[in-house]
Amino acid sequence: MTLPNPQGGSLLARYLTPEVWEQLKDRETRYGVRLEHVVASGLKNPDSAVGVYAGDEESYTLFAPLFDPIIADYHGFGPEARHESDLEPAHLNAPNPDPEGRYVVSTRIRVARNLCCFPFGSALTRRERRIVEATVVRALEDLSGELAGSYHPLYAMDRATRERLIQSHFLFKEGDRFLKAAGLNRDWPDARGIFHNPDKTFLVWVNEEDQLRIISMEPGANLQRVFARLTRALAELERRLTFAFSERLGYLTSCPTNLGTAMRASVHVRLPGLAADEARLKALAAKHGLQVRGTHGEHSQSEGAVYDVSNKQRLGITEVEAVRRLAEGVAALIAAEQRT
Ligand code: ADP
Ligand code: CIR
Repeated sequence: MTLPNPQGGSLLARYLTPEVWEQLKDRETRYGVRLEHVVASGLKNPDSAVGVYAGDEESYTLFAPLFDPIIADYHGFGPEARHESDLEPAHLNAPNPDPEGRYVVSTRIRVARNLCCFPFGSALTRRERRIVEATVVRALEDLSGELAGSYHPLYAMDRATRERLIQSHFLFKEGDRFLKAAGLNRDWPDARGIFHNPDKTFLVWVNEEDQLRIISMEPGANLQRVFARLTRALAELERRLTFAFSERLGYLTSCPTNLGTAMRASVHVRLPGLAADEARLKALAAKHGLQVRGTHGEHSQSEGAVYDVSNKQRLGITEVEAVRRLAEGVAALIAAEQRT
């Protein structure tokens, strides 16, 4: 492949220099992941924010001259840094930022995980993806109490049910062009699905961008309770599954923005006053290390002045600290809203 010229303002365009291309272009991981696979999404989608996906654990070391500057830029995490995890709810001090329930519609905390000893989604074969699904579902069906639920494979779900679950924020969207270009949508909908408890407060997406997206969510702003539920689920799943993990980068994920905690803790918050100036809202959120997305997640618009506000940094920060900062930042946004 000849030297590509990535367009746009993505991190790929910033860091894929001719020197990096020359250095990495003939390398191949043991699962056959090559540089052209890693950069495919960003080349195809010039409006990418990041533009790269790892095909397996080894991608992060073999293609480090490309990943490391992207990771440093996004997370502020240098080559010498070490990631530390803290999933102990007793360490969390995150008071409800909206005790009267006037602004925060709902809270959701998700983490991404991939199974050790398989490639990630963009490099899985159809057969391997089915093995991943069966392995994950076996572990999930063993859960009890509040975490007990059932698995719903996507192929067996009718369109209306799928649409309803997507609209109510429980299920991943379909046909994401960034994931498609990375090879993450191959064989769709085979071996994809969703597990959830009857209340839909604990959910697991199987074989979307990552092999597992483990989600705790509920109406309101009780971050403490949402976090505690998630950590209980993680402890149970860690006993049944082995996840891809690195001493340096923490939990390993398809997209380098999710490394480390692999956690995105978010609230859906209604901010009609601040909505009048979205640039100012985003700048205010950024001051608190928070990212603003639309009502239907990444690459969507806000509806009814409801914004998805979440931690931007996921690597080089503990889970506990990321949730604490979310509580603090959301309280500040609500205070600013009250002044409008
Ligand atoms: P991810 O959370 O995996 O990074 P998305 O940004 O696509 O991916 O969000 C996935 C879904 O979760 C979307 O439907 C989004 O609206 C929903 N969501 C995110 N945060 C919340 C929240 N606090 N309350 C309800 N739904 C949420
Ligand atoms: C992109 O590069 O825009 C997509 N591949 C998604 C990147 C991760 N999301 C994010 O930073 N908000």
